[in-house]
Amino acid sequence: EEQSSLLLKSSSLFPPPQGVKLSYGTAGFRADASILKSTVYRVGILAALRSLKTQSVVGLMITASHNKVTDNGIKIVDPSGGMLSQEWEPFADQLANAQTPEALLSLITEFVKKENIPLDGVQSAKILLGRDTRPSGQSLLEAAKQGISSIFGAIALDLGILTTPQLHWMVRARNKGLKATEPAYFEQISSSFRCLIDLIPNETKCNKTDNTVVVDGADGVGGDKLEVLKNMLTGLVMEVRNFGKGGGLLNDGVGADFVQKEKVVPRGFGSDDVGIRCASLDGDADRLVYFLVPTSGNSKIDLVDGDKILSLFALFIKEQQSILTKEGNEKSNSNFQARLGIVQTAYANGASTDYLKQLGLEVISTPTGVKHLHEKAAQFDIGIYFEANGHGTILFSESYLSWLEARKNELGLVSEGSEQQKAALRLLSISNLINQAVGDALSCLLLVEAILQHKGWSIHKWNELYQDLPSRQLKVKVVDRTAVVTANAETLVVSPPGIQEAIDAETAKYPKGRCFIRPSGTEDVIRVYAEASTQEAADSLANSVAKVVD
Ligand code: NG1
Ligand code: ZN
Repeated sequence: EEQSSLLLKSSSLFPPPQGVKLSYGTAGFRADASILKSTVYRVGILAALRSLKTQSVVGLMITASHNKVTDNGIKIVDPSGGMLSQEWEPFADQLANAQTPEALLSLITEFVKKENIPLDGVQSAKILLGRDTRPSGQSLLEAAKQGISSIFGAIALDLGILTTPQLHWMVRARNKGLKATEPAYFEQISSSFRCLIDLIPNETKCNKTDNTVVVDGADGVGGDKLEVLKNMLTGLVMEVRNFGKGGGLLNDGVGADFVQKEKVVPRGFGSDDVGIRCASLDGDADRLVYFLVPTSGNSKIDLVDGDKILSLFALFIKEQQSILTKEGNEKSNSNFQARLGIVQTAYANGASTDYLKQLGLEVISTPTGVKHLHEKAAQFDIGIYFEANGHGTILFSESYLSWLEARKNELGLVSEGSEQQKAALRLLSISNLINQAVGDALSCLLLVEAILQHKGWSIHKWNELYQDLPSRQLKVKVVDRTAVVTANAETLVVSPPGIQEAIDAETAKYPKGRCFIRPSGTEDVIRVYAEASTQEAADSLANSVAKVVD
């Protein structure tokens, strides 16, 4: 009773925006920040319920990633550190769209009953809050706190400005009983980076590849965090541009999304940077791409995207795995057939998929959105997933990690300092460096840098692993994007009827043609992706399919 009146009272302070239908899309709720207060308040309630239900700490991140600075968004981090369980998404939608305090209350009451959530005030809930650098973040955070405190027993812990992956990391660490502070995060990734550098073979050490990287921080939180992290690193010189505190406008002509989609240099980069290894983060630092500034006369950058980061990681891990399992002199009864798997989406460049398969790797494809990729990757002993846009990570199974640890110790007894032991140590260091909760631009950046140094490779050499097929992405504004329904990891349109046939007919006209459409989960558009043997052909295929959709 008291709980009900508390909810009625607080929710009356947060009326929902009129005439908008909100949906918990690919990455939580996103919209213009001015209409989000009520949504954020309600997601605060939802997070408290999630924490009560799971009897674990959950997270709430306020960010709109690469979207423009006036947008914002909110998503829940599940106790594992991953995305909110998909089973709860429909309830999130209902909550966000409830029109009156009474309607909201009855939804909550019904859901609490159905899910058997202990709302007795005896059980407590804990929610970690983080936000990016958007100016709207602070007041939205207050709304989230109000939502949380309108559930009895729920406590909000404000962690201030964080990257999205930092918050995911902290939620995961908290629930494992580990230290979950920002210094602990920096310490873990910088020390595991140091281990990888220390394990570089002497041959490549003499090779002395240039160890400088210049990073575009998207004028967001990632740049600020790199400014801290870079001082903790040895063996890497990092220059950060467009860091949030520099005063530039977030995601405006900067950042990984801009660089990947437009294929041009971000603000603050120019002809002085020709030949230098450059990287770009997105607004909340969960995406990373590399690029090369074009020589004069050419306006397009050489993009080294998520697929190529994935390929570099896959190659390196496969090499370490084969060193480790090579028949040695010493006997080991522990033969662990570790399954290494690669997860991509339909947006992965076809050339990357061919390359990975040619390495002998198992490659699977899922629908867009980290939640889908992560889930699949978690089914392998080592699962590497990436979206072409630069979001991805490497997951290690618990059983594989225990085996690695034991193997490292065993090798330490019989062949301390052997190549096999080093391979085991490298794989263990990677598992500590790379974020196990979600894709993390900071940890991926350090892993790329460590691998390039290990191999003595320049960014050119890395870029030449394979050559991207020309591709084109377009978006088409439509009245109702939900009218497009897809299947087969988004590669087939099942409704409206006739569309897939039209796409097939267009695609058949182009050598190496591949094309698909899908409704965006974060914007009100249909996305068109096309690939073909030349850029003109890819452009033309995308354009003609866009007309079919329009
Ligand atoms: P949507 O808008 O559903 O295509 C975009 C990205 C996703 C993912 C989410 C979350 C593309 C084509 N899509 O989703 O990969 O990153 O945003 O930020 O890049
Ligand atoms: Zn992001």
